[in-house]
Amino acid sequence: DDGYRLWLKFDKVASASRYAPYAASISSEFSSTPILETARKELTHGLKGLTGVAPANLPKNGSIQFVLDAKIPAEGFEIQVDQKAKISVEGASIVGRKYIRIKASTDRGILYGVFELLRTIQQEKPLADISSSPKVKFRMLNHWDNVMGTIERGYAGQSLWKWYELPETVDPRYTDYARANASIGINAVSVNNVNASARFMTPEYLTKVKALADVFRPYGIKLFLSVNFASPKILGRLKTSDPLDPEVRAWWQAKAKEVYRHIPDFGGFIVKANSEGEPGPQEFGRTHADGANMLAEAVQPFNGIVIWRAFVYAPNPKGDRFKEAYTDFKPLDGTFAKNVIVQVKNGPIDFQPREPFHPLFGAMPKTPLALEFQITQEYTGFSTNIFYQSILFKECLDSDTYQNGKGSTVAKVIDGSLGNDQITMMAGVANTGSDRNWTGHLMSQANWYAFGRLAWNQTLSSEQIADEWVKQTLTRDSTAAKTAADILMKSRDTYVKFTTPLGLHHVMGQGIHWGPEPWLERSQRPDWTSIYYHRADTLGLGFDRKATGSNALSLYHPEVAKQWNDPAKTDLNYLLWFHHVGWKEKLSTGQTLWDEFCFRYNTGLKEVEALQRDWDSLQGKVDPEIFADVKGRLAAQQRESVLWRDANLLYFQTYSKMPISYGTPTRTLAEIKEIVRIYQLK
Ligand code: BDP
Repeated sequence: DDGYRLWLKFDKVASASRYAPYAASISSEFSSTPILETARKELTHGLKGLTGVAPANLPKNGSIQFVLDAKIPAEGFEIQVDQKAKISVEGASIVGRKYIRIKASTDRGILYGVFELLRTIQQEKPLADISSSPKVKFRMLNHWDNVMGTIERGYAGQSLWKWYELPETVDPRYTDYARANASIGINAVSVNNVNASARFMTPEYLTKVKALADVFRPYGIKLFLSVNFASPKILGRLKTSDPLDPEVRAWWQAKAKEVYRHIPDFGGFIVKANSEGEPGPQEFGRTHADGANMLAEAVQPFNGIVIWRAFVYAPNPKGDRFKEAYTDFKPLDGTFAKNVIVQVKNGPIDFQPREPFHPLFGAMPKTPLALEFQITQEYTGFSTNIFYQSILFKECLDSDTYQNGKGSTVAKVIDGSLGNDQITMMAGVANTGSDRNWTGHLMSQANWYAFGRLAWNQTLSSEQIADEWVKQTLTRDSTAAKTAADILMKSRDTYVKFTTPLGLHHVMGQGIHWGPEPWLERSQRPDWTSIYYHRADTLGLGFDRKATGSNALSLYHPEVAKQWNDPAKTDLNYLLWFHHVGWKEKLSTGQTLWDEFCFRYNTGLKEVEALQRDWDSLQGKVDPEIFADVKGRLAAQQRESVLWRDANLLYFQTYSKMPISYGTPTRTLAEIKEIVRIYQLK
């Protein structure tokens, strides 16, 4: 098994006879649409694989019936299982009245109901009534793919989109990609990098992008594009891209019209502006709202939306990057057009293995906010580390912002229920690429899966999602499945321990975000170094963000700030995010900071070895090709964990001046610095 089929294997299940009676036939009350035909095709294909019975199409009274029910929310569905009637099966014909109804108000609802049913059967779970509808409207993947086929922060090969072949050649893989997304409820995709080439707005690229939109549409997926804010200058040869300039506005309006001529149901624009060198409205003395509203006006006649990213920070050696997005965006609350949503990363810095939730959540009650996660593992081990993101996603979603009092979780901010938002969205930076198994590390498929499932329903638990994914992807043997799911469940904490324990953050290599470089002290910008964040000195370690320091804590609701204000009461996982702690200070564990620091790195290493043993125990229980591949990657993870431990303990020891109390580094600091330097040679 090369992993290509993801969680959609649909091989015959051992208890096929339990489900076979239902697989006899399909009937539908819906008039035919492309999405409905997809649903029928997927159900037929899935049932045939899972049960061995190929369903017939009947005009009515099928053993599976698509039923129209206007009361069900758009995209939602209900499954009703009639288990009362006795039944006997002869070939594909069905005697009796055993049937399943999939009810929905739209063809999309039917499609999602179909995948829910197939998911249930593939896990060999009992069929049961269920009612489900998505909590956010746009469940979106952001691809960071470039015109030349590379991917920014992609670790699974090249881009899936073969721009040079498109539009004449349409790779069937695009369809497989779309069905994988539809199977977990993803309904929106932006196909290009947020560091956007203006070329995507040209007729040349619009015809290519249109070909993708045509593939995605029957799977219920809307296409979006990232745009370069300077396009009027770059493509239109205008003198300015000032959002208040009438010519600039007219240029965008004409461009939007052109895009919609190609793709009538185009979703809208996503914009990274005035961030990391990208152009934006601030160059002209305008605000982010001025920029967003200009684009919103251009797409509004076509029901398009603008997704404006809040990932902004200016190089400021005295400031605290933690506060910058807040400083720029909070004053703009309530000034964005109705079809704008502001997209905020889960944490205030940048997709670290653990971050406190972004202080903008809970602080912009008059603006719809989208939550952006990074599924691709830029800071979480590339494609050599197991890092089950669901744990990180849930930690953020369940964080309480106190926006409207206790219980105002990030999940509620983004599902719109606190402010009655019309546009709601959860986005994830995609981890897919041209690798045969889509995600490089096979276990990273679980992150794509978990993102979709949580975007649909933020209340699902990480355990449930892990269990579902394992049973569909790796094994249904219950002991083996438990072991595999446990590996996922433990992986996040283990990774944090051997890379950035106790709230340490942003100490990765300048050019190797999978590896350590805590000594990094010079870069193009101060906030791209490591010392900016760890603030180590002979006294202690960590970034003081309370009133005595940068005061970033004051951006949170007082109830939130309270949890992190006092170092003695701060959850140790966030300690160094908010406090500069003395090396010899005793922590709640009874150990000094330094000893606890050494202890966690060393524990992280031991845990990686335990993950290796756990995986080894699955030999013979999972496919041999998958077994060998993951085993190899775990060995690489083990090697990388030693590098992280050695680098951080030896480097920070130059400040603490205390003996390493747990574990013994295998090299000197000078040797490690040299290894890391060589790793970063071009
Ligand atoms: C950072 C990445 C950079 C992205 C940026 C972003 O290193 O490549 O362009 O995020 O989100 O984490 O715009």
